[in-house]
Amino acid sequence: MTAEPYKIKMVEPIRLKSHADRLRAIAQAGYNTFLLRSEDVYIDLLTDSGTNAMSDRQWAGMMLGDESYAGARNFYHLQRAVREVYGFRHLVPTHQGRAAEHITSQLRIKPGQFVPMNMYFTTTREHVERAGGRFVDCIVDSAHDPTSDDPFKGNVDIAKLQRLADANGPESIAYISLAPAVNMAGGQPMSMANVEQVARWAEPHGIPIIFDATRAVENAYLIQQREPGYQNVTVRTILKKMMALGEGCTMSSKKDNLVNIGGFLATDNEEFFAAAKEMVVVFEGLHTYGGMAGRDMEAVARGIYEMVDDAYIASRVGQVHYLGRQLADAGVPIVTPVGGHAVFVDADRFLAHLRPEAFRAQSLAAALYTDSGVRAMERGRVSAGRDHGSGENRRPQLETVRLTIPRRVYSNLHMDYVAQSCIDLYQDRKQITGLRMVYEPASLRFFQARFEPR
Ligand code: PLI
Repeated sequence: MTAEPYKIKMVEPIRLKSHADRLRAIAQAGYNTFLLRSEDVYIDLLTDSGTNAMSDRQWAGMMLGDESYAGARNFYHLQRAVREVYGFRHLVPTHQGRAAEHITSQLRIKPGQFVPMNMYFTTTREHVERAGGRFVDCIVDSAHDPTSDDPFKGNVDIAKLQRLADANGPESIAYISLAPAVNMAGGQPMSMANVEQVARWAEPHGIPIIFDATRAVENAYLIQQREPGYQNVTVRTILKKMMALGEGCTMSSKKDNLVNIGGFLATDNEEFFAAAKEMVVVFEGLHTYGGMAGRDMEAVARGIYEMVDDAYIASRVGQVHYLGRQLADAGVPIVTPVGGHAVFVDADRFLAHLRPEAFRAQSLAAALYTDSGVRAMERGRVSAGRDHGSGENRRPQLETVRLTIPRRVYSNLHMDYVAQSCIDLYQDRKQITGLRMVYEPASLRFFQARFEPR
């Protein structure tokens, strides 16, 4: 057994508010955990995005920010880190991941084209659709089954890709978007064998692969743990081998890269790079900072080297599994196997006494906060939103609450508290009565929607 490969030298106090205060806070927030104030939260598992604790080396790097408008030295440090660790030659910094998605979608999708993915992510699909593209879910069926024990639920089903190409012609496919450690499926990994298979399928059709590399390191670690032949290969080597199968990536640095803000687009495609550089100056900033301060680029550059340290990533994913094991052992229904960044509670089984129209996952997230001050996130039908064409509510098969673990932030005692809170709530689940949506934004509704108790 080993403990965390770091020690703590700065702390931020947190406080558990009273039950009455929590009841008031969640009502004021319209029963949407996104609308809570963080000071009303005890343990914040809303997201692992931008919530990381940076290292002393990263903070030291922040003091070395070169805030020149053009050609800051930190840009070149970041470019070197991306080249060495991800393997892509060209870098376009952006303020965060969705900005890289915006640029990629606008430049690479002709209206009417398809973008097959291994399960949607909210912002990714939004940008594909805003560019006139059509998202197609090509993930293996097991990903939609919370109880399947498939170790690689993030894999692409090649038959689904083939059917899309047969029906519409391969030229109708703009690119294949591959998200390692698929967020909405539960942080589920793709196997290296599967990525290789997708690349072999795509190449003769001339269809590029563009990764959403947001959590590719967590995926690389799960390959090392689960895929035969990789036990003795470093996470850094696995990551680079996987990225070499694509033409580029979009990245939300707020996850794997261990920072609080940032992102980038990286590619080996010269034409794409030239066009992206033209576009980034319109929407983000000059192509050597793209919406980031010099100090932030330095923190990302340093985070990139830290994230591929095998001891770090084993500890990070190990903590997620530590929480998952406690819930599973107590019979709380969760999505299995546990993935890389979060434990996903299966709200359909947890709140089987409620009708699906009562927003089981939204209700569970609100109840968990009220009960224990733990903030989680709905990842189910509210997040899935409506079909842009028909206006109908989408009906994802997974109705989950995500307990998302920030990197290097909480101890396992915090995880014990979260586990006990979920277990207690599970015993008392019949007291949860469901919600009704009373305000619904037109896009990405989960961020700002409001609800009332039924
Ligand atoms: O939040 P951004 O704009 O830096 O990144 C968008 C984004 C892209 N891809 C994936 C797989 C994500 O998970 C992602 C953001 N995720 C958030 C905010 C989350 O809470 O999961």
